[in-house]
Amino acid sequence: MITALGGGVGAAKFLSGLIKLNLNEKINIIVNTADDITVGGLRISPDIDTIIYTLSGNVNTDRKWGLEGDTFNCLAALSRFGIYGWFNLGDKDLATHLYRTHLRSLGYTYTQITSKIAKSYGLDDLNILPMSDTDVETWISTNKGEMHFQEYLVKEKMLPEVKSVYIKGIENAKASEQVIDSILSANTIILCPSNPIISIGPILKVAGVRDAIKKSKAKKIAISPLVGGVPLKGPADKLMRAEGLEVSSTQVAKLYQDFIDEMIIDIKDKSEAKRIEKLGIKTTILDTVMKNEADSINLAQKILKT
Ligand code: FO1
Repeated sequence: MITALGGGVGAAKFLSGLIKLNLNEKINIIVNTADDITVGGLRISPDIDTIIYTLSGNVNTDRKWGLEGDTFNCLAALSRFGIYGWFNLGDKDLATHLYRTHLRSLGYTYTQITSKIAKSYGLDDLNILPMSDTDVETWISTNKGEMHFQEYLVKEKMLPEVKSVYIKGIENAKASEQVIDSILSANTIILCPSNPIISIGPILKVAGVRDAIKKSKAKKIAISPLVGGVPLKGPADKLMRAEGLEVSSTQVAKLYQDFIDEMIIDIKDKSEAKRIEKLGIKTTILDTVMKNEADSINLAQKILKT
């Protein structure tokens, strides 16, 4: 049994390779939900949806989020009222948010809702688990005030200066039985190449998760999301600097040092291998850039063989 922890695009890319290995073992995916946002009364879960859309082959291929071939007529109609618009919600994508919000209002948990959405996208054999069934949201304190992470990322295009990052509601977040069970029964735990501050970080902050990982007998492997000391996409460097952290795979390894057995770093960062080994963490140097599905399959194959 393999249990992966991950967030958005980087995790989805890696996982699309992992599932193609057709291993005859269960794959659990614990997904970050601190990117979640309520827009126009609809609860949107970008990382959950990105993973479900990608792994079911429906994701918009050039954006890597949202649905292929989607249209934006409803968003255009909403712009008449002037309060929507910076967060591009496609017409087909809206169905997911309507369904999630509707089931939530009927008292279903995010775990139950995610399972229903995943099944409707044909992902029956994958166990896709939200990190928590409570609402959590990453917010960024910037020189332009406090804003939701999505506002910082999408509306403000990561331009404001980041002062600090905090997660609203994380103190009430509690790992579900399914999340804890998927960690304790795994023989391999993989931290996908996701942002250590706003994707992997929140999952590790959910009560019960980190302790379960430490207790787990699994082999624990983390894939650095940095290549040549920078993220391929997204604000990991900006957020790590704002947290007073060095932007390096060594620093990422230090964030997971209390539980990981092995760190996968990119060939461009091979000079860091010695520093990470000195932390007592086995370090494997691979080409971690996934330009296509073949690269993702190749990376997953190499990591599981190590
Ligand atoms: N990313 C953008 O850059 N622009 C958008 O307008 C946008 C809308 C959006 C809607 C639904 C959804 O599930 C994801 C969306 N994303 C958009 C991606 C999202 O902001 C990030 O990719 C993830 O949150 C990062 O992990």
